[in-house]
Amino acid sequence: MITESLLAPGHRGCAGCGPALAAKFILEGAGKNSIVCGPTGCLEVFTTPYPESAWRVPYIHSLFENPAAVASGIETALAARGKTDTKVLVIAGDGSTFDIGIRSISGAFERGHDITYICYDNEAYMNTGIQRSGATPYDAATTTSPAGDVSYGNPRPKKDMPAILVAHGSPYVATTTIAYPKDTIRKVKTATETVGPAYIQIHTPCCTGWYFESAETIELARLAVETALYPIFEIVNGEIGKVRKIKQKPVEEYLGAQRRFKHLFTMDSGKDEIAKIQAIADENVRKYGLAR
Ligand SMILES: Cc1ncc(C[n+]2csc(CCOP(=O)(O)OP(=O)(O)O)c2C)c(N)n1
Ligand SMILES: [Mg+2]
Repeated sequence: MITESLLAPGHRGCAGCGPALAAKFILEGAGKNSIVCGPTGCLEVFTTPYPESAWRVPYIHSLFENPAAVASGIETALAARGKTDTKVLVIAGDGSTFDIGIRSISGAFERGHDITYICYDNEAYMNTGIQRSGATPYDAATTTSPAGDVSYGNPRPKKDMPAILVAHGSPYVATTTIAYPKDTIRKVKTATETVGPAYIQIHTPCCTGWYFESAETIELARLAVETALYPIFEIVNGEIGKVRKIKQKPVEEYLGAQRRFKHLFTMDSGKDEIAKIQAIADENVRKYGLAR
């Protein structure tokens, strides 16, 4: 039970907002002696409307493209003052992480800063109106990848961001989801206690951008894991460690619960597309050894 959250209530997130829950769990895992750096995005916008702030730890707003560079500077300044016990975190959206801020992440991880970079992954640029990002899954409809007569939605598979950070030599890379708060809290604690640059990616459903009822956020997050479309794993020093085993459900259960995939159930060739998405899930089961 989280009794005294380091994220104050009364912020302006949507009812049922996945990222708001993620922030609460992240702060529980990181603890009070933390400094958070956040780029532009929904979480920053709804928690820091000037002159208010929902953060009960120091929070610094960076540009969309450079939170990892700002966190690097904070970590270096703290180290120069001998304050190595303060945790330095980035909490950034997928648009910032997968696309626009990727080179500042690459630089920070290459330099080996002792930071924890956390991506809350709602699978599109939500704050500016649901545009596709490198994290948008295959065939999801967004405002820049609309489904229609000549399109099934997003034509590209989701970018494998954890693998990119493993390739940088990160000692700790993990995925998690708001459906499993204990898992999230434990992984954030592990990441912040790991020396060197750690990366966590948290699946955070967005009822506004994926078009589902706000009471179903947790259920959708759980279905993403149970269908193997969002594998939950840890990669420690380059080796796959603990994974969340599943009794796999068909992908239709997850896709059918959100309007961003509705076209797959109404278009003539939607069945073939769903089969391709099932193949993505099956490959995740094989690759990460998810079968129970
Ligand atoms: C360099 C730059 N490009 C574009 C923008 C406009 N912008 C602000 S927030 C945002 C979307 C953020 O997407 P994401 O990082 O996924 O966070 P989310 O809003 O989905 O939580 C964009 C495109 C910006 N602020 N700076
Ligand atoms: Mg996003």
